[in-house]
Amino acid sequence: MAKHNVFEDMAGYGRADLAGTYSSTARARAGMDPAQVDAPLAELLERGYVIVHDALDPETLRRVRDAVTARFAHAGGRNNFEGFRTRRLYGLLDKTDTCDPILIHPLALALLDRVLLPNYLVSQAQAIEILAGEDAQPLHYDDAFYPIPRPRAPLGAATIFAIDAFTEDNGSTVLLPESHRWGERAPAPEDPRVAAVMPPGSMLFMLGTLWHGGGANRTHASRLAVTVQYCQPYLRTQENYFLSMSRERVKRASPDMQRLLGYDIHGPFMGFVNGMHPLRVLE
Ligand SMILES: O=C(O)CCC(=O)C(=O)O
Repeated sequence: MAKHNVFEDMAGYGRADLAGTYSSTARARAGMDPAQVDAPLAELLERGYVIVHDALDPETLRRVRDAVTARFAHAGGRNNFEGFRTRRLYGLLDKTDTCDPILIHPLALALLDRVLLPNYLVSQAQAIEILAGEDAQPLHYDDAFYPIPRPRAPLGAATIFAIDAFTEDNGSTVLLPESHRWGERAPAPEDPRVAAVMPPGSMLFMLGTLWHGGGANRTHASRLAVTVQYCQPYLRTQENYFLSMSRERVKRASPDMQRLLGYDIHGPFMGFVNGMHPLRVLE
């Protein structure tokens, strides 16, 4: 017997014209040929990650670099996961709008549209600068804090944009290909590992179930990246954007960014404010 969803007849919660807008990133992807998505998607589903070069133009790269390097406030992290010789800029989206093009990158959204449910959310965004001499970060997978056993479909996905070149030695993300399919097991020494070597402006996109970690930086220079994590629309996000982003800032954001920040309804009624569509609070 077909499974009946008791809520499926409840459309248009709140205001019809607003509730009807949920789920679409068509604006951001306008002009993107679906064929451009097929090859990276196939690679992503096969290996658990894909690297795409020239995802950012040089001017955006320069602006992002200037904006984030000016704002780093700490010399290092608080534990070996953050990295004692790694600078992290949390709350990135509130501190600068320079990284908005990274958050709503058309190819990232096109891939997210295919691996997560409509109305997926931004879970966190940060800049990560791995400084000279940093040790390798403990291996992990990003959606591990949701207590749902593996193997399973990813509950999230992430991008890592190379602002500096990622080389074999400077802390490139270490990836364990195909580990997104693993059950409840940790990496073993014999599991193949790949360094995400890529030129500046490249995007690494990986599923939330893929084992990975920041690499050791054995050079004398630092490695700068901007990373964004996204999650299914029914999950709690890592950063609480309703508290960390002012309404003025959200008002300035694009419709896609507003949706990612949770200013939308995940039908039929997740995310409402006082029984109505959340965009009303910005009016
Ligand atoms: O910086 C990197 O290459 C990866 C960082 C990472 O996976 C994390 O901090 O969760």
